[in-house]
Amino acid sequence: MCSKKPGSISSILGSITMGSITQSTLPSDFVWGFATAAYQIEGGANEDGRGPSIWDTFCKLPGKIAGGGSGEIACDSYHRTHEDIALLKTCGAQAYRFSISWSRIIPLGGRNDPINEKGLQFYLKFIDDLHAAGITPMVTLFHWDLPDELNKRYGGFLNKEEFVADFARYARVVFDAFGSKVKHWITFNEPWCSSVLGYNTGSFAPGHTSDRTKSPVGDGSTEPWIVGHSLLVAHGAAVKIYRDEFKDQNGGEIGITLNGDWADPWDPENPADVEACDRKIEFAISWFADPIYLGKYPDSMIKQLGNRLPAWTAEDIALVKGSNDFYGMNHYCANYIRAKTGEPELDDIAGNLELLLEDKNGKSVGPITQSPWLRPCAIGFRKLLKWLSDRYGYPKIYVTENGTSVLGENDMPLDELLEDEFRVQYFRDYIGAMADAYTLDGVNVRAYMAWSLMDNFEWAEGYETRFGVTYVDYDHDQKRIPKKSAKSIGQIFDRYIEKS
Ligand code: GBH
Repeated sequence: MCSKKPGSISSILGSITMGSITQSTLPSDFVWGFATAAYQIEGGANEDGRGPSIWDTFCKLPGKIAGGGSGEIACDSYHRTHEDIALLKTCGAQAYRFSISWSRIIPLGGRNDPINEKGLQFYLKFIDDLHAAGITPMVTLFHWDLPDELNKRYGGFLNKEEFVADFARYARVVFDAFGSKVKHWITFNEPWCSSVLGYNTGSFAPGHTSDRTKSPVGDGSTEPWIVGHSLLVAHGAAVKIYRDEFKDQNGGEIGITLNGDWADPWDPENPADVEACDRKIEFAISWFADPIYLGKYPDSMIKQLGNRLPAWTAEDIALVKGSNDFYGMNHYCANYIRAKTGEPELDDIAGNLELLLEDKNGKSVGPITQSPWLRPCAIGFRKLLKWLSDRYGYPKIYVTENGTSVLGENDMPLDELLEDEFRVQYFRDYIGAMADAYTLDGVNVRAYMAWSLMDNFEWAEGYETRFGVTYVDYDHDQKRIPKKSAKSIGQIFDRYIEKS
């Protein structure tokens, strides 16, 4: 028999079985809006002194990006902030989560490198304009676009001392410039992606992997764990700076955003599959969340990775433990998990298990989308909210991303594309599941940012996969046309949020 300890998937599988309950609500001060990231929307890559990031460099390598695209122009938001704000207003958004391009602020990135005043001015005006439109900014310091020079200079995240010192200085510059106007800060977006996709599979910049057909450099058995450790310490260092030097006068809050999807057993009758589900979530989420909330790496990771997982010094763990004012949650879908038998491979990053889209009986986890990894399963959102709350003591949770692509969307005639009922249904189901988690499970979820305000540069998938509630016409001046989903999110929240 498998154990039913609280905070394990076995306890949740038994307790949460119902779908959306119409009586569920969200609190009257609940905040919702949309999210984007700098490299995915800004363009203006060579303008006003911006330096290149590792993504500018990675996109130039043949075969790395579907369709050969890059973020050089993207949605051209660098020149169209007024259009983006108008969109947010049309949708009725209360908040906007966007990220800052480090190499716009400090083109070379390092702690002794010059600051680019024009970069600061761009964001300062944008933040002022958001406030003037009544929209609350939520700012991510780092959404994957490391200044390229820091990668060349000392190997970026692989060099903890240098990276932490440079990130700390960048964070201080940003807090100093915008701290009086921004009350919600996110240090890192999805450190799992920077570590695993950047240093194990090599599918994201800087493309390190053990696979020599894909990259001349990289060791996927050691580098991801070193990178993850550096990111955690850099997060802790930035939080300390914020709390020591800015929080008192500005009264804001700061946290990290972690990605993680729900895990259901491939065979619920097999205890090994049920156990593997917890391990899957631990390798994806607890890798970062356990040090922050519990002061150590998960036992399952220590057991599998041994001394490839860096050891905590007293000084570093003191920075990291207790460093979240809120938990930033990016969530998209669920997977079926099947335990592997035998010893894990050296480059295994998932916990010796398979991620599958169908269960033992061939049942799909959800409908097919344009993204091979994404099949919607809204009840999994409610279950993961509960799993996280049980494990980490019911922290305040901000959902910082949630959304979907639509199968074949890029090839649809425009009128069909704009009627994105599939995406509307996704938001209905997921927001409903979140309201159930709040109302029925006591989960302390307080904000929700849909991904994304508009179609944008979808990293290795280029422009072929669209996640926006707004269509962007890349052939005609990045013209923005709201889809059906743009207007529907406000209507959905209107049903759930209690009137004060
Ligand atoms: C978010 O990550 C990102 O924060 C955002 O920038 C992005 O646009 C959005 O998702 C939509 O993709 O290729 O099979 O190895 C979501 C978490 C984790 C989802 C990695 C895709 C790749 C799986 N991502 N995952 S695979």
